[in-house]
Amino acid sequence: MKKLFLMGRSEAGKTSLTQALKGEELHYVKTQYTTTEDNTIDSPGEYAESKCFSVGLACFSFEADVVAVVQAADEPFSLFGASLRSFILRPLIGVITKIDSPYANIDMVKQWMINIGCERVFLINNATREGVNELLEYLEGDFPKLTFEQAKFKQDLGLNSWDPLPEGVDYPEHIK
Ligand SMILES: Nc1nc2c(ncn2[C@@H]2O[C@H](COP(=O)(O)OP(=O)(O)OP(=O)(O)O)[C@@H](O)[C@H]2O)c(=O)[nH]1
Ligand SMILES: [Mg+2]
Repeated sequence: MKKLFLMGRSEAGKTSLTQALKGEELHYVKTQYTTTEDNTIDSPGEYAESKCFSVGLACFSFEADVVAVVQAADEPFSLFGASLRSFILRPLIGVITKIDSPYANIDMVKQWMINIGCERVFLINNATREGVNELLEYLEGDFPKLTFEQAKFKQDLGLNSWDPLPEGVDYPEHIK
């Protein structure tokens, strides 16, 4: 299973998402710190809300296989901009939580996520687990492990390390 890193403002529903992914009932726990032992790396929303701490998010992201921007469907503005893509060197996805909120504006939040550069957007209600299976399906399995030489080869082709090689292109024999 791919290791997922969650970032987003406080109350976005990151910890609830970790509970929904594990099939647990929601129980409120304020996130005070970040640990990487679990399959999901949860972060306190304050990291995303403060210029001083936000650089920490880049550091945590390097421990993960996939990075998720988590935004509730009823958030009034986005904390993230397209420049995010320059320091998140992992596949970036968006998770919209609280799709059940009476103030939800899913289309707007989805557009923010597309603007940030999220390659997939998942719609989730943590309370009913609606949409959770789609995310679990995406997280199933691992990305193939690359050697340093293979990663450099992909970089020379202008590819991200997680992008598939184009059709008809293969690693040279000596780095296979
Ligand atoms: N209705 C509804 N409520 C949700 C949903 N997801 C989370 N909540 C509620 O929103 C509140 C905040 O959720 P958390 O998961 O603690 O938020 P967080 O992003 O971890 O917040 P920090 O730990 O402060 O960064 C809790 O009371 C949750 O029960 C959802 O999909 N729908
Ligand atoms: Mg939390």
